[in-house]
Amino acid sequence: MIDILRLSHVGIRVTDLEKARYFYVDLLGFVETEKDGDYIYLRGIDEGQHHSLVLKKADSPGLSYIGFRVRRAEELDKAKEELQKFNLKFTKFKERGVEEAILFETPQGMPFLIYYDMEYVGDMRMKFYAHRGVSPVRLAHVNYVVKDIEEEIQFLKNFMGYYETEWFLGKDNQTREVIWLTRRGDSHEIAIAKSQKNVPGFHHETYYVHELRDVIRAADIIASAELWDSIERGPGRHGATEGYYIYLRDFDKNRIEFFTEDYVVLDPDKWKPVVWRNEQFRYRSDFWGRPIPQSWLTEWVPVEDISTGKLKGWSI
Ligand code: DHY
Repeated sequence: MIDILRLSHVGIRVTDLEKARYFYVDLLGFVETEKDGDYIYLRGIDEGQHHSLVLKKADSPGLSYIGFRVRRAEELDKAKEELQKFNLKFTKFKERGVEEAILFETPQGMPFLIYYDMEYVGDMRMKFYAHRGVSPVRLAHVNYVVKDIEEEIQFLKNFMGYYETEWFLGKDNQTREVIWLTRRGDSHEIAIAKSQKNVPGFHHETYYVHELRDVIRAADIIASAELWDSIERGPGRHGATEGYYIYLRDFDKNRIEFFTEDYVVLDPDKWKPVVWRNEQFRYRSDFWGRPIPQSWLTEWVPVEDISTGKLKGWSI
């Protein structure tokens, strides 16, 4: 197993960098670290690393990769050996602020990046004058879909040291259909849902905000910019993980969630995963029993193949 410190960043594809900048920086209030050619590097107010959200100009939406930080530099060498054992495709990689990283594909084909050191620019935590929009605090979790959820989870547990906090059971009340996992210790850093498609997909990334008012503010901001269709789901409260939420779609239909007031696993050795049975369907996704829009249930974006940079499969 390699010692992963935490989920650290995501790279997403947008077709118009200026429009994306308007959405993420001007409206939502992400801190812009830097724009460099075809990339814009963003972070939340508590994040001192160079970036946690990379917007890359591309011809269609999708996910480039999900980044994780390892606890110490030696873990990267260990990772190369282990990836070979798992028979997984990997390659050396560099990005702005990160000199040495490994890009690899999980057993279900998700592009993951691991690294130890990223340029540190300092957080904006108590620079209250600079907090704007929704005040995104930090990247909280990612949510993706794969065909064989159990194979993927075994890998996240055995290679990356994640553990389950909750799951949903399917109609048979045996098969697991959605699973939440953590390593850092908050309700989840990764959620994975089962899909029928042969290729994986990226559902959303989520930023933690400090309070419910910030979740509501997201709706107020988007509505006052007359982008009503961008508000896809919520505000609401999840059954699983307990958090208050809102989901937005950007101009390319990439999805982002703002989320607050989930729990922290204080004693991982005592934790018993919360199992949601199928008959709890009404309130396990939305605790208030509000219906989930069809688009949220059926739409996601494709992910890049690490060898070609091309998207796997289809596009929405
Ligand atoms: C759920 C989805 C999330 C999350 C927590 C819980 C459950 C659901 O809506 O089905 O994205 O962060």
